[in-house]
Amino acid sequence: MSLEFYFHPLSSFCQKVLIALYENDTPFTPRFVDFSGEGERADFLKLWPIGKFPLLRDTDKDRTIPESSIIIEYLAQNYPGKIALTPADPDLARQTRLRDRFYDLYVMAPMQQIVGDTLRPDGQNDPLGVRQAKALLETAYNMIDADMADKTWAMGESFCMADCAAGPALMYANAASPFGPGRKNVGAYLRRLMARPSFARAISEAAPYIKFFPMADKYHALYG
Ligand SMILES: N[C@@H](CCC(=O)N[C@@H](CS)C(=O)NCC(=O)O)C(=O)O
Repeated sequence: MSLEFYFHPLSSFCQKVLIALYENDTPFTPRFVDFSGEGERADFLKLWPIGKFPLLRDTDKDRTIPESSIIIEYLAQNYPGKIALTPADPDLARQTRLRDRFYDLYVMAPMQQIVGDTLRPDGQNDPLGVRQAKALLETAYNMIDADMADKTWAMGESFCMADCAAGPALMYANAASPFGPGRKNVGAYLRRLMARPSFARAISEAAPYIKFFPMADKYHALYG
């Protein structure tokens, strides 16, 4: 196998795939995405014109795989490891995908909107968009808190793709718009995720870059 993984350690969607790679000790060559030079960005756009990372290149099969969930499914199908992150049973696989979509669309996306707003030039902020993103997070937090009342991981006792999505999504979302003390289950779930060796490794590899996270002060206040 010859896998090249294009990523940045700080990126939530990249951490999601790193968790999957580390869970199964999948060997890969890291390709650090750095768009500070126009040449690097242009080279990346040749691989994936949408310009978003993570991205996986399977050089043996000459395949380029974008999108975090699709990368995790590709790894599961082509390079399975000891942990099946997408269950073989079709009904359980569908439920896993629903939870994975939930974390991407209703936790990662509003978190990115709130964080991204802090980077906008003066006078071009979107207060209504931020309020709507925070309201969406509140709804998502309440749903997760109820869902996680009696489970260890998103699908029960087996760690899965949805947990890979949940870890970075909840960690950064809690900094952008805190869960608050009332939501014990979502807080406990995040603590379990952050203690999981695969995610703990991704977090420690991101530590040198946290100063570039626009809400670094809030991040450090929560997680040290
Ligand atoms: N749907 C994509 C989202 C990826 C994404 O939003 N990546 C961010 C980093 S976390 C990115 O590429 N940002 C750079 C940009 O938008 O220019 C996935 O699941 O991989």
